[in-house]
Amino acid sequence: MYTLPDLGYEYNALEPYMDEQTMKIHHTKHHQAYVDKLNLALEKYPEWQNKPVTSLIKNLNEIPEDIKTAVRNHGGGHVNHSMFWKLLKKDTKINGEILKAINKNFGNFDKFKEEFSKSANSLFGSGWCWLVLNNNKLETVKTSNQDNPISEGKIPILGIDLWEHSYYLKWNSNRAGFIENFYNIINWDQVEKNYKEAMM
Ligand code: MN3
Repeated sequence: MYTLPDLGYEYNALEPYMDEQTMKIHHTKHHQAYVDKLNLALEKYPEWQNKPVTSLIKNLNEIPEDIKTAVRNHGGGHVNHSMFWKLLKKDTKINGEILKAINKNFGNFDKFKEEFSKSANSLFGSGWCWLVLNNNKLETVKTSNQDNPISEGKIPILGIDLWEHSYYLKWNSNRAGFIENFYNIINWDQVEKNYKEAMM
């Protein structure tokens, strides 16, 4: 059985950039629902229940046909949100290997930011925008719904949840404002860790 991971910080820890109520609902309702529906889908298939959820998402073509869509959506939701919570923290600075890699791949940090925001703003419908490692190069990609780049062999380093439930209480229809605001709460220490792990 999969379980909801702790946030590791308080629901109000990201104020004023991400509000307490959004964080609470997002974690205890939305993420919990992905976990519950994933467990429900796997009830008939105990052999799949004890694998790391990332391995289900990496190997979707091996999942039994009758639960493949449920695993893709809810397993993806579980993977994405488990990663997302760790990527949020106030007052961290980009540094180290990830800064060097961003400078190398995008020119400089502002150019990265411009490209990431442009990609995020151009997503149609619900989904995510990611910074991924693909063949040892950093690039930005978008995914629909709860799809994760690992299903396509790309390793996510950073991601932003662009579903309306992620911002609507505070930002209403101003998704661009939410995206610009996101740079205040990126946990660059975690991004650095993700990058180093991806490079191993
Ligand atoms: Mn979400």
